[in-house]
Amino acid sequence: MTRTPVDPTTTPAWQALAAHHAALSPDLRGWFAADPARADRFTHTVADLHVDLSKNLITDETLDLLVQLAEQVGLAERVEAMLTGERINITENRAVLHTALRRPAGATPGLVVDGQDVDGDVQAVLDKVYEFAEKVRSGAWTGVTDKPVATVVNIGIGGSDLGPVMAYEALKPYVQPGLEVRFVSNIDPTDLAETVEDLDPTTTLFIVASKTFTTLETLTNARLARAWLWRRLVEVGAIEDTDEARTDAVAQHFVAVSTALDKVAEFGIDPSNAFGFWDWVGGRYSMDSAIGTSLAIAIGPDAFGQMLAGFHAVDEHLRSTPFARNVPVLMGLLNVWYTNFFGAHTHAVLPYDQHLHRFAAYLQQLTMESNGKSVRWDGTPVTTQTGEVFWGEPGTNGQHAFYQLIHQGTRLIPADFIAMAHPAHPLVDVDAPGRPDVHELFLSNFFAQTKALAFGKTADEVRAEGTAEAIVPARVFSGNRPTTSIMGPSLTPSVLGQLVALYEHITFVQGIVWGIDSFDQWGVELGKKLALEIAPAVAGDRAALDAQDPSTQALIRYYLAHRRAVPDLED
Ligand code: G6Q
Repeated sequence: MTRTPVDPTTTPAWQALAAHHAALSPDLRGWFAADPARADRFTHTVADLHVDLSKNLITDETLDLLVQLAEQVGLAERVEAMLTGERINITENRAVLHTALRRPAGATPGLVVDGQDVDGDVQAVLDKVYEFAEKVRSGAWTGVTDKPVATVVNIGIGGSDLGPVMAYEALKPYVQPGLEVRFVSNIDPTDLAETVEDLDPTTTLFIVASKTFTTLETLTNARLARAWLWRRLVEVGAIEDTDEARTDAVAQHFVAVSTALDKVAEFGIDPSNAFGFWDWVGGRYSMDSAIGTSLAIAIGPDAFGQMLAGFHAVDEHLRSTPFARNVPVLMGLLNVWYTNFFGAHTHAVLPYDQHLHRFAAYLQQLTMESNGKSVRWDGTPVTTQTGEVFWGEPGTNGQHAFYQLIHQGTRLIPADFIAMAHPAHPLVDVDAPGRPDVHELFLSNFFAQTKALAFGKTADEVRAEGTAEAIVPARVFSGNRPTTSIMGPSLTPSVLGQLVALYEHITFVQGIVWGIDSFDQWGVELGKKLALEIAPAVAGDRAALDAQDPSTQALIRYYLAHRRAVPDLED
């Protein structure tokens, strides 16, 4: 494995792409009219997903050149390095093996890294998570009054929260009736307070999910939750107010997920009630590790296993499909095309599926924490723009809000549209004349939007509708606004796994082209450290306050003046 990233801008493919871009006049109307096979040729399949790239600003030559770029930056070698456990997370000196989390049991040859049986380790934890999930689901796991669990509260943040929340929301139809999972992440105590407010402490199970078990937000919320549990259990007469009773309550109402089992024990959680993982799983790549324990409880081991199989199918596609048909590779390269050659700054992800309402929030972390970097993995500056801003909302809500800018604004905003053929609900609008199937109406919007964005509406078409001349320009749509359409059969656990793995690998491909380490997050670490340093100042410590810069001092003084009366701090 080479330690020096290839500078993509120096490759022959990059130069050729620049010339190609300069000469290209995007014309989706003309391109489709001249080439009826365009849709077929630019549509590919990855596992159960049907991915139509034809409404992108590309020709055959564009894709050829992008594939050459992937070859010239050594993408194939990097994919293999990741999958075989090389330490490609250079700045943290770690392997990057989230793909090992979803390898099927008994896969041959087995994955051994640095003498460690990775497959065996993964399977052992998965078995433990599944056994626990079954106990909770069957009612065999009980609280201090022998009642089964009704509500699981997952306490975590960032990678230990966003993936599980997104997946729980996505797979709601698969959740066992009578079981609910809630998620607490924010250190703003309102989050925990409102989450537990109406809960019965005797039927509540907390999962403290933290890779490091040092994260301020999570540990603070875990302590608050423990205090709430003790107080409420005493209030409802479930336990005596004694140290022994409190210790027992933690054992029955708290479990943990972490790589730091010693710290779990310090918190008072029995390590036998803790589920481990490894430093080679990045936080934002961890929803299919034990971090997904809350999800495994909610949907059960079978469905969780199907989700892992979905992830794995896309991993195999990445590994073995030629780049010209490799969906994550092509989608990653398209993002590079728009970011670096068209100057696009953002990328919209628009799921036409209410169950995916947290998907964009999840993707924001995955993509922006991974590729929001200014230096390459060898410490040298990047040579071109990196990481786009990812954002989105479920359709059709967005249509009535920000789509205006995507359709008629001055900026180019590449967008991914996602929809499922089958809805997860049986609703039929029997009162709607001639159109009882609401899902069809919903999907009509999905199809209409990408069509409008691609083909627009000319001035002549607007005039032909009888529009007054003065208003014609405002009603013209330029078209040539690029979109990718992703369709699946229905949002099953497997399809969700496929979607997530697809975006994980798109992110990886972009990172490799740009030469950056997509698996560290030093930008997050600074904030964590500074908050701890500033905390004494906020608590009123004069020396700590004086040590701050003038703006920060003034802000803290504002807070102190309003929240606390500390007269000796007045100037
Ligand atoms: C993800 C990041 C970050 C992390 C959180 C929570 O890739 O590392 O979002 O997941 O800071 O960290 P812990 O799981 O260690 O509490």
